[in-house]
Amino acid sequence: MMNSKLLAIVAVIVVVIAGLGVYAVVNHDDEEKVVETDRLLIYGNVNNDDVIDDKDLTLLKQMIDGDKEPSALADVNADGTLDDKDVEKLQDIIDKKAKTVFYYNAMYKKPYETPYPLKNIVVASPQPTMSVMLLGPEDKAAGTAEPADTALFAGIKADELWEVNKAYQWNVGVTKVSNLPAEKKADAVITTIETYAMNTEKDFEDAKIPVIRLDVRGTSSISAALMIGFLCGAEEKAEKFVGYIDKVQKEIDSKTSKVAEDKKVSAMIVSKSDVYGNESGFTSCIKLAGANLAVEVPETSRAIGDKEWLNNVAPDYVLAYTTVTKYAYDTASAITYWEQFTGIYDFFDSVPDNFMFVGYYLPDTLRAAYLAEVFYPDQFEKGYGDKIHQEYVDSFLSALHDAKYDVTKDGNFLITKEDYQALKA
Ligand SMILES: [Ca+2]
Ligand SMILES: [Ca+2]
Repeated sequence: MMNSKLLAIVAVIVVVIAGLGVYAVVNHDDEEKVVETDRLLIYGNVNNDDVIDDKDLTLLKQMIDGDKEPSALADVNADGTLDDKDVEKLQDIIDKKAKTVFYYNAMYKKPYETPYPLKNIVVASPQPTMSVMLLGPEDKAAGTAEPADTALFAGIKADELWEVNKAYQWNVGVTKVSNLPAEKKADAVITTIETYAMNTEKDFEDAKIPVIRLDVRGTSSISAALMIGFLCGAEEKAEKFVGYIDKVQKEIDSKTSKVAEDKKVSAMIVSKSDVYGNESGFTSCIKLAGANLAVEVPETSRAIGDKEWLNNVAPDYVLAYTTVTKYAYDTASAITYWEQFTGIYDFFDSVPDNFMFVGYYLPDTLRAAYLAEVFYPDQFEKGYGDKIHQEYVDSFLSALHDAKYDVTKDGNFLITKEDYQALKA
């Protein structure tokens, strides 16, 4: 899916370039495999790895000379052709002299220009974790749709949070952002690709404040982390984070690959009214944990409705994301949510026995660490999910680390039936 998205860009560039009679049409059999998955989707990252450096420059020159096929992110100035102007702009990016760069806008599926580097940003999304992690809790800005996960901002007074809770919702008002004090004047708003996010986008366009759309769902969050890191001058931290996630995922893969095919479990992921599909990005943690999807839903989600279409579906596990798994955790909401959800899913024989809440604010691979521990107890020691999660907290979430946050005691990031019963007792 991600591969085809980038290949589509390659196709567009090739068509444009072919139209100008500069290059031959790509022969797909011989195509250089530089585009495997989405990584740092900044135009100029010619080889689609995690950084922009001299390797990209070398490759770009080879493409211009016709020795290599153009890649998806080679058109640095996004004007539809590859020439010396791209080399010049790429050199400026490498030398940190560029004032703007083009990034891949995951919502509109084409290059968008943004000031570079971003000094102050407003993050208008319900997932503040990534920006907090990469930029620091008090730096830049952060916003959230729901009440902010206050534990992420430990040590900072609420009124110093740029009125995060009050002002920054899925739909940030342009007046609020324009009226920020001079030293915090935002040069962009970063948000997700959901259509209901930032329906005020036009107002921002008029005010010349770019709205940057990043895909933060599922495995695309790796790409989003690299992009926020690059755009905001936090490259090192972003690369460290991505390196950590890659390492953990490799460890999970090596263990789950030992599970025989007939021992693999199946799972599905739901909201109160829908079953989530592949397009939501929510199902990827199931696959990352080495399990199968109990039901194939290619679209974003499918309404449960009359439930008839689920008649022959027999999931080993039913998972739900809820915000009760946030760092500022409270038991009462966990119990309430649990009862609301399990009341809906009792039509499966195995549910709610095998129902679980899985961490909403966690990177996919961390969710997978928790799930894999439950799915395959022979392969993963008890407490594996918490162990990995604690490492992540201590390495990347400074406010929590400083507050000596203990993921085994201070929160609950995978809530099972046994957990529910213990909470209720
Ligand atoms: Ca590169
Ligand atoms: Ca160009």
